[in-house]
Amino acid sequence: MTSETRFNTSTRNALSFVMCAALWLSAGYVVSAQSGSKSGRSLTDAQERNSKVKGSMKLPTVMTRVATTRTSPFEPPEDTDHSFSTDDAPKLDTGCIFRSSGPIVFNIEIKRFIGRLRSDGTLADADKLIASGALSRTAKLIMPGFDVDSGATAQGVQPERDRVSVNGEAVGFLQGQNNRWILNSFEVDIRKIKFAERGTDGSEPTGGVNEIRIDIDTANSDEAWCTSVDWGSAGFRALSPILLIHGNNSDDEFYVRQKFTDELDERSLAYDNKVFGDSKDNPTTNFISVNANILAKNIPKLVRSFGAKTVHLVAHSKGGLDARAYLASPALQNNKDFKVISLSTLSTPHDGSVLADLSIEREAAAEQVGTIGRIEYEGFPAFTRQLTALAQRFVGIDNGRRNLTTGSVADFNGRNLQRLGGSSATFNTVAADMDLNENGQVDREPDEFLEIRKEGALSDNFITTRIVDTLYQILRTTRNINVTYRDQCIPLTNLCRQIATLTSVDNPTLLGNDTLVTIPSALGALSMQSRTRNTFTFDGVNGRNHSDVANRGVAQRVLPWLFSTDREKGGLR
Ligand SMILES: [Ca+2]
Ligand SMILES: [Ca+2]
Ligand SMILES: [Ca+2]
Ligand SMILES: [Ca+2]
Repeated sequence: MTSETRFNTSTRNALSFVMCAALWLSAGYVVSAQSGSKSGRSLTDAQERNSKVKGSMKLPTVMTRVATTRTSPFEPPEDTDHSFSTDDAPKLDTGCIFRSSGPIVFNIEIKRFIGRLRSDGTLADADKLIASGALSRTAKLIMPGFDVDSGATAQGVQPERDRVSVNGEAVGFLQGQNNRWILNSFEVDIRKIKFAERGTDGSEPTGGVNEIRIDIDTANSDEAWCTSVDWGSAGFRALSPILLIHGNNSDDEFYVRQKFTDELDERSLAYDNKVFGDSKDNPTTNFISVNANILAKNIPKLVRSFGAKTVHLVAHSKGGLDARAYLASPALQNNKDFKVISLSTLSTPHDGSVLADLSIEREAAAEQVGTIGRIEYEGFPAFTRQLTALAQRFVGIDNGRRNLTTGSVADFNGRNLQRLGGSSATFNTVAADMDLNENGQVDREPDEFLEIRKEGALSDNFITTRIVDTLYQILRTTRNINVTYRDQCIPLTNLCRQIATLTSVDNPTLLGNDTLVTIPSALGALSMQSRTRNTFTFDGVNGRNHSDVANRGVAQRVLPWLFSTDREKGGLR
């Protein structure tokens, strides 16, 4: 015998000793419970109790209460945002109790906001939520019951019938065996479950309190049977809430005006469009980094107010870059409270916009040539010169747009894409072309830019159409812009002025666009495309402009992506 086999043998002996001891211990419980059985008939728990009083029987309480409230061999599921348990209550872990010490009553608090509540705390729109697949039809109530003699055959006595009710409605009877802990499970109509009120100002939701009641031994007039419950847990499936992030120079009501929220309301989904907290009177424009910090401050509060652990983001235009910066931020990666499981961008310039390039290049050129100089345009649409001059004079260049040049976004992508790999989010993109009748220009008939006029409070006239079409044509044709300078002097004098020439370097193919973002940029051809799970381009008769790319039809296209991701890593799993 080698020393190794000797070692193994002694280890095995030691193990078998431990196991025998364990078996002996657990057998001890069973023996105490079955000792009353004679001629194939059970004694009732009451008969056993009476025998115990005479000194010959043991009361079938199994385990003594230790530091925890674990009296059964079953652990409750860990609490999530769609599973809640109660382990500790005056009527739990009691040892076997009879009807006269009952009923067993305890509460399960559901700390999750799903939607509007009725006055009794149940969901007002449960049917809509179930129909849209955002909520399970039932909640599963599970609990370990002890010594449920539901199959007992004691003489002249009905078997143990312990009726379980949730919020006053019976859902069934406990099932079990003499002196054993058995895990019971009940499917409870979700419409009977009380859910949480949404928390205010970033606080957690106020939980819906569900009363679980077990009426002991309901089938006999004289009490015959006892039972005990260790814990109860209620679980369901629910779609994670959706946060809507607006774009540059916009406000929180954008998704309402464009009717993206109509689809969410129709399905009664939980969402919040006040992520930045901007009113219509105070639209914001910020650098990406500034907005990422605002998101890092506001999103955790919003998620907490839903009682959710997972959340979906939908972002329009530059909001998608703000969201990407946030997803790549250390602030979020250190967050253990929740996960962003999807980001769906609507016409986000993932590769920048050449219109921003044009604004910035024109601004730089104007500074360079001064007031006596001149700016010329080569290869741009006819109206470009007037348009850029007007834009400079009346709109200026806001901070947001400075971050949207192709160069600026390329730098951003260089920093962002790798860090984005640490995010748990699934990425989806929506791109759009606004040319509904596919004639290569922006038209008033059919009206291809009604929503843009409304968003920008633009008048409806020939000039407006011309401006929007010029933007469309620039994006359609220009890949990037070359700037050259030359001096122009009056002959035989020293009087010179500088002339800047902005030249369009054309795209190899004409690009569909929505007036601000091209299809390839919205898809992230140079950046996000390889990381994107779902994508859709609205074009032709289904075309969209930069505003109605957030309309109801788009919501209908995007929502199935969120449901699919949620079944994988959200509250629908
Ligand atoms: Ca029993
Ligand atoms: Ca019993
Ligand atoms: Ca317990
Ligand atoms: Ca057209």
